[in-house]
Amino acid sequence: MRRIRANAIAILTVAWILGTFYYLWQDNKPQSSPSSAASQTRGRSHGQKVVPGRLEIHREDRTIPLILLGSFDEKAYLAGKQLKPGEDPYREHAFNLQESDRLGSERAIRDTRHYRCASLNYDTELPSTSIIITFHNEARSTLLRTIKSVLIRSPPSLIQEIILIDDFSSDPEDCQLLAQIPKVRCLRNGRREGLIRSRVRGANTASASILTFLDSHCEVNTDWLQPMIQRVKEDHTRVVSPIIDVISLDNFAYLAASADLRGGFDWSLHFKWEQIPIEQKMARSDPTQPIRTPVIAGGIFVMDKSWFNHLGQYDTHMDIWGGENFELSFRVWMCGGSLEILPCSRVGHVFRKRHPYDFPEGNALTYIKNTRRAAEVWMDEYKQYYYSARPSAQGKAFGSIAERLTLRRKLNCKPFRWYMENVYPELRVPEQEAVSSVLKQGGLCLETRGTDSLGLSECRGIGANRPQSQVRSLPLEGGCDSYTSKCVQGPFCKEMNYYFSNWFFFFFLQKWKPKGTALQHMVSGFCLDSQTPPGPPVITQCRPQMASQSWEPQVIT
Ligand code: UD2
Ligand code: MN
Repeated sequence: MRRIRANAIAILTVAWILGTFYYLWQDNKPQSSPSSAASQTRGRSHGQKVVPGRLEIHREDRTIPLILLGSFDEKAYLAGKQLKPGEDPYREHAFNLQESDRLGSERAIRDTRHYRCASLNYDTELPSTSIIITFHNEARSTLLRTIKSVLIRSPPSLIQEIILIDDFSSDPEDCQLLAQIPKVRCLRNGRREGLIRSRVRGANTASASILTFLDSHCEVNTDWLQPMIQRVKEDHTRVVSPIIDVISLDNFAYLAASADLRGGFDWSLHFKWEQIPIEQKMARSDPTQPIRTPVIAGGIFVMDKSWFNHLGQYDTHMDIWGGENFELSFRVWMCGGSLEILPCSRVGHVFRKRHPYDFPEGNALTYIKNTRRAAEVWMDEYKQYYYSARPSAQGKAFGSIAERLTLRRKLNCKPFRWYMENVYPELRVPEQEAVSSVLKQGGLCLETRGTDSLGLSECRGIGANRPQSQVRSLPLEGGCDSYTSKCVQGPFCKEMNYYFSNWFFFFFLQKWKPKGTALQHMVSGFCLDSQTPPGPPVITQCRPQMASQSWEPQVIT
């Protein structure tokens, strides 16, 4: 009998111990997504009450009070602006507002990183950052979700502050009310400035040593910040971006973006995502490694504040939207920094098909002004490809670029050719035919005369009004005039034409290549010479220092 009782006590003790262990294990079991809806409800069923106005973090199945939302009344804020019955949910923001409002201010999203990212370690002591978010008439639900995702999914010690720049939205309260949330500051522009000047304003008041820029309709994902701050801490000249996941503009589903993409562009300065070049892809054994990128998309990146200032912030003569990402990207690469995308950092963004806001000067003119400024300051002779790809840019106003040229000189930045050769060799240079430039010496332009000769005369005309007779040129591949098929007068010219009178050889004979500032005729090895005293161009022995052999391509604008 005693034995039976002793056994029962032992069994009960073991059961109690096992039960306790099971309970603790359940409580500590990691969730597939730390912020998942499941974990929220389970957290609450443990008896913790959800206090209104309190933001909570759901980590390891426990609801940990993180930050008081202060006096901020989230419900009232969201209710203050709602879609009216019968209203088109896409009209105001170019995304489905109804769906965004329905989601509320925080939600679970899938951790879209490669699984190996989760086991990476970051320094325990990382510098904190100022988050800068500029917006113009953003929907309240998307803006609040952006802010709350930052507060929920970042280590609190890394968030120094969240600076909102309200770019003259119709309702000042959209921003002002949010400043009741601790760490959130609100600055309002007294007039519409555009995202470029707004970001500079935000950066100028930032108190942290690292700047983090976000669009106003994002959701940051698990551990998004640490990888970026770590890379910038290790080398302050790095400018880093996350992989930008897609938040559907229709149903707000959070979709993983491909991890094999980088930023690229075409000659009209149109941004595009493109596959990482195959050799780089083959060489990537570790999917957590950074991806070098020629340009960044522009909205979401982390940059050391002193490096941002040293490099000249942004070109503040750019208006509203567009082009600033090229200007920044060229400048970072050409002036001693680098750009990378970090696959272990993920941020969702609502990509839209149209701008939901107006451009005071018109969308097209603004984009042209901004990209023209980027091309004129940074692209050197390559800007001619920009003008050929975007002929409508010719002759359009873009303001003074003197300050930015001085900046470029002061920073001693590399030429665009270096960028082309070292950062973006995959960008193909267009064929000569597509180029609209003339060959110039002093104030004179090379021109065709009659049917088979060339001369030098005053440069005339702009854009499409350029006289057909003016000779087109390419600075890179030479080619004096294969376009009009005119021949340079000289000892070899007529003779060679006589022997190779068919078109193929004629074209071949007209091939030229640059030799310093001179143009060398590929077959003869001689150089194009305007003669001294000036006369009809001829080809003579190359003497690189001679002014009469010096030609510059002049883009017709
Ligand atoms: C992309 C970038 C964006 C910017 C732009 C080129 C991403 C995810 N987004 O366009 O950040 O680099 O390319 O310029 O890479 N805004 C203002 N004032 C204005 C206009 C816009 O504050 O006058 C705000 C707007 O509310 C938003 C941000 O600027 O928060 C970017 O504008 P967008 O979302 O319309 O640009 P997006 O994502 O098409
Ligand atoms: Mn955006």
